[in-house]
Amino acid sequence: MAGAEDDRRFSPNCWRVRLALLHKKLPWEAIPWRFTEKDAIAFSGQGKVPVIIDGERIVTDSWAIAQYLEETYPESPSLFGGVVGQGLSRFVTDWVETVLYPGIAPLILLDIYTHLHEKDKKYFRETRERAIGTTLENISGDREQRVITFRKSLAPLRQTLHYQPFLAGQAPAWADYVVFATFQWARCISPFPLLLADDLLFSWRERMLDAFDGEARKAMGYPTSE
Ligand SMILES: N[C@@H](CCC(=O)N[C@@H](CS)C(=O)NCC(=O)O)C(=O)O
Repeated sequence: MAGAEDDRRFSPNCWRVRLALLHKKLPWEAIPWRFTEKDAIAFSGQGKVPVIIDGERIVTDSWAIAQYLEETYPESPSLFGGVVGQGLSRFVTDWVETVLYPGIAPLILLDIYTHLHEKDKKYFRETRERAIGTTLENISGDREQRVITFRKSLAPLRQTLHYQPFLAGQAPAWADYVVFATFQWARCISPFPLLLADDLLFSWRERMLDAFDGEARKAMGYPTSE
């Protein structure tokens, strides 16, 4: 998912998959795609990214892709750490989708819009305003207030990071990627500071930005400093 520039890759669901591929040490080629280029992914039978093509296989949906990679490449480092870990990883994914993603979206929706390619802007505004029931300007207008409540909602993450350096334990795995991808989405497209520098989560995000030789930090986006 690219913005105005080909190198501005901001989709949170694609970042999940990119980090999963790095974790699995699998090589890939990423093809830039935009909201209105539905024809380019019609072969997948749906209209959203990520889509992966692995030989004869086409897999869509970030969670389905993670499971596919885990099953197909069992000799590569595990994303979940076994059956119990997979169950807990599903829980973290659902927490991201029901709490974290809806918490961040209103803070950055207008910034997403301004960073899109011209050909995507009308589609994005129409679909998102229909979904949120107000304008992009309205939803992002009170973000200085809204971010305070958002930061409080991150307490479960903060509490876990008191015990261990990563959400998955001593090293990052799917639970970290699915949470981090949501922060990376924001960083790639918005200068708005989501985290304060003295927050444990701020340091965790820095560790994640440095993972895999700084793959996420090297991506086009805004600095994480306040
Ligand atoms: N459940 C899917 C959601 C995929 C999704 O919503 N992708 C967004 C980008 S992050 C998209 O392609 N949106 C296209 C659109 O809204 O038209 C997953 O986890 O991959």
